[in-house]
Order: sequence, then C-alpha cells, then structure tokens
Amino acid sequence: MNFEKIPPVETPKQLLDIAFRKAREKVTKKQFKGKPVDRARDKARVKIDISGGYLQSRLRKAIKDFPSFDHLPDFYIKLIRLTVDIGALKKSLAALNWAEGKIIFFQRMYNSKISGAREYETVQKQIKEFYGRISSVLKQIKSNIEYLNESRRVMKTYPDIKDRFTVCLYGFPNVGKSTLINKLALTNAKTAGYSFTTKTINCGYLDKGNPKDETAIQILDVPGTLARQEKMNLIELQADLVLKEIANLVIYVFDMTEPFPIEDQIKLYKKVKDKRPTIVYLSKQDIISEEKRQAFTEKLGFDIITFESLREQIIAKQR
Ligand SMILES: Nc1nc2c(ncn2[C@@H]2O[C@H](COP(=O)(O)OP(=O)(O)O)[C@@H](O)[C@H]2O)c(=O)[nH]1
Ligand SMILES: [Mg+2]
Repeated sequence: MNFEKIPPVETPKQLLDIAFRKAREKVTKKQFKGKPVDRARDKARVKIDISGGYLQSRLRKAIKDFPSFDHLPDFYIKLIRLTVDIGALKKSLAALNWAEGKIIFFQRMYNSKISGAREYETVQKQIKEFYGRISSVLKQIKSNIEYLNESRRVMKTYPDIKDRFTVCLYGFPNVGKSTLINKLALTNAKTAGYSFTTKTINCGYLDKGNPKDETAIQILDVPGTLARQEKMNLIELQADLVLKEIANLVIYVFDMTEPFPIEDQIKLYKKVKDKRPTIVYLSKQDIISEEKRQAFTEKLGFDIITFESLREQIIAKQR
C-alpha cells in the first residue's frame, strides 16, 4: 500500500478561483446570439455548468484519492487509528461528498430559475447568487479540507509495507537501528547522534532486493522504543504495532556504549522475545571496549555476532 502518492486537496479559495476563471474563459470564447436577455441566460447556463462541473469533479477526485477504509489491510487501519483521528477523517470525506451534492443541487435550482427569468437584470442577479451559494458551500468545508491535508501529511509517512517475510529492527533510540538497516538493505535511512531521529518506519529489502520479488526479505527500522508500555508516545505505538502485526523475525539491537541502562534494554528485549523469534545484535562493535564486550557475553549471556553472520542468520530464518 502506497500512501505517498495521496495528492493535497486544494483550499476552497483555490478551487473557487479556478472554477470561476474556467467559467469566464469559456464564456469569452463562445459566441452568443439573440436578445440581451437570451444571451445573458445562455452565458449564465455555461457559467453554472463549467464552474459547478469543475468543483464537482475536484471534490470527487479528492474523495477517491484517499484510501478506502473498507479495503485496507488491518495493519494500515490500525496505523490510521493510532496516528490520525479516523472519525474526523471520515467526517471530512463525508463533508466533501455533501458539498458535491449541494453543488449539483444548486446547479439544478439556478438553471431552472434562470430559464424562468424574463429580465436581463434578474439573470445577472441569479448567476451572482449561484456563485455566492457555491462559495458558501465550499467555505463550509474549509476545516474539513484542512483536516484532510493534515491527515495526508501524516499518512504520507506510512511505510509501504508488503506482504513478505519481514525482519524488524527493534531497540532503544540511538542504538544504531537505522545505521543497521542501511547496511542490510543498502538504503538511505537517516541516522544521527541523538535520539528519535527515526520519526517514521523505514523500509528496505535485504541486499537491495526488489520489492516486487516475493522472496525479497523486507526489513523495517522502527522508531526508538522505550520499555514503558503505559507511557508510549504515538511513534512508539507504531513501533509496537509493527512488532505485533508484521514481524516474522526481530533483530534486537543492544548498545553497550549508550547512556540507556543495560537493565532497561534487557527489559525491553525480554518483552520482544516473548512475542516474536528474536536475534540479538550488538551494535557499535568497532568502538566498544574489551571490558564491555566481555560483560555482554559473560555477565549477560549474549553471543556477539558479526554483521556478516547476522545477515546469514536472517537468510537462514526465511527458509
Ligand atoms: N561507531 C559506530 N557508530 C554507530 C554505529 N551504528 C550507529 N552508530 C552511530 O550511533 C548514532 C545513532 O545511530 P542511528 O542508526 O541513528 O540509531 P537509531 O536511533 O537506533 O536508528 C549515530 O550517530 C550513528 O552514526 C556503529 O556500528 N559504529
Ligand atoms: Mg533511527
């Protein structure tokens, strides 16, 4: 599922400006014949048709550009629930649908009013009124359009996760997960020397595998997670969701150089290991002291595996 391509929705002002301009251009290009009142009537009909038609089609398109909730995989429904107000989102889409209906209604209403108008001035007044009515309809959905654009900004960050054997990199913030996905998948995920760089879920395929290949191993770098279930923030909840819903295998990344107490890292590790098959990986092996290496194996009882061995173990697990 690719959310990256959801286009923005135009503001009411942008929509109206274009709708009126298109109507104006059409009227200027067309030849109108007959008495002034007949000409005014024909022009008004064109204006109603063009401006209303444009607005209708843009609103319909905006509704269609958002994913339909009925056909989304469970994981995405849960992700939407965690990151946006799904009620407000549905309400906003319904508001666009309402606006489209209103525009159709006013088109019919004013077409019939104009057909019955006998005076030039009456026609002019009515087309003005029609424009006022549709402007007011669009102004009423201003906040809904804003909410759609806000949701879109969040949804654009959703990972494009495929139904594949999936490895999740898990661990405390700043332990080196993004650095590791870059090495495993040859991706370009952001890394940094401070916590919470990963604000979204990075996704790659082992050895730069082709996402379309069913046998490619999908790797997800999930945002920093702390061991406090009750106090998880939204990003941490996303990470937890991926673990529960998506992971076939977890690489739990430990960092002996970090300020995070090793006891806390172990606590989180134990939680993860109870849920999913887990491989322990010690990061920053190049800068860690011999003393700490020993503590990791002897005191804590974990094996230190090299990057190459990690890669091989991942491949072996898929089989
Ligand atoms: N020396 C060394 N630094 C590393 C290694 N892995 C990560 N780092 C550094 O640790 C910091 C955090 O890494 P990052 O991958 O962003 O951690 P994340 O928050 O778990 O994704 C960055 O400054 C990295 O350059 C490593 O294997 N060796
Ligand atoms: Mg990161």
